[in-house]
Amino acid sequence: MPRPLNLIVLGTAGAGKSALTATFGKWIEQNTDQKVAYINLDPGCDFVPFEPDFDIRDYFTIAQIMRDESLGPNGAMVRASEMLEQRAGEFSKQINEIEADIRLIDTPGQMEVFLFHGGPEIAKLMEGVTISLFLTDAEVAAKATGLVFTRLLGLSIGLRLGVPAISVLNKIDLAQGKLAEIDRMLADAELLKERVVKESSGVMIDLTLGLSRVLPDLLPAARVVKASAKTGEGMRELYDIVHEVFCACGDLT
Ligand SMILES: Nc1nc2c(ncn2[C@@H]2O[C@H](COP(=O)(O)OP(=O)(O)OP(=O)(O)O)[C@@H](O)[C@H]2O)c(=O)[nH]1
Ligand SMILES: [Mg+2]
Repeated sequence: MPRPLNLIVLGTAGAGKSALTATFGKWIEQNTDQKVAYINLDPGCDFVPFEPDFDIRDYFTIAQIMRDESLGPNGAMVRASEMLEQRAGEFSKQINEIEADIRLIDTPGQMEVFLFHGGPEIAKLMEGVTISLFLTDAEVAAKATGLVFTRLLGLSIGLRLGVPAISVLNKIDLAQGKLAEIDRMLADAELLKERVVKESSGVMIDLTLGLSRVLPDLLPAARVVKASAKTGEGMRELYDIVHEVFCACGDLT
């Protein structure tokens, strides 16, 4: 990969962002010749399962903001995101100076706060090609409406950050019996539509029918990866899809 690639790892609280950052980074180091850098943008965590090359906690932490400004955890996270936004130029400069082929960027559990403030600014200032990985529990996607919800959220994240988003259904080790059904729904738009209608009721049927008509165009199935940060399953597939999206972005820039 000729230019640095930034992978912003986002996802719902506890979806496994930090675990996947560590597992995917290790996989890349062991299976390719790419040099990986680890960036922690979560000021609220006590522990990260990788050694950060850049750590936002060197500048501020949620515990410290709570103390200094008499705020609760969510108020402090909003404040931290504003600080991230205000100092995005300084932080992104430091991150851009880290020599690496791939920068894995772990983000806070309060995803919406990061997406409102700080996240878009950082994404804009990163040098190279930037892609986001959007993690949710695979379990959620076992229901058709859950799958649609997950994929729409991924699409919104891409829109907000201004970069392509790859959906990662993490923790597949906990959803083994449901993976075949997820695959069927991903591969067959008609089946997904049927299932969505079956799960919806009342006025929601019109909405879900409308959505299921546009989804296949908006969300190509190839952008979904099933993975486990715990067992390491799906890392090769994730790498291949990242590479594909990276090459497509490269052609456009
Ligand atoms: N079984 C299983 N557990 C996982 C997997 N990935 C993460 N976990 C567990 O899920 C919990 C949360 O993982 P984290 O990596 O801290 O998740 P996170 O998204 O970074 O969490 P926040 O930053 O607090 O939002 C931990 O107990 C992990 O060990 C997985 O693929 N399978
Ligand atoms: Mg985390």
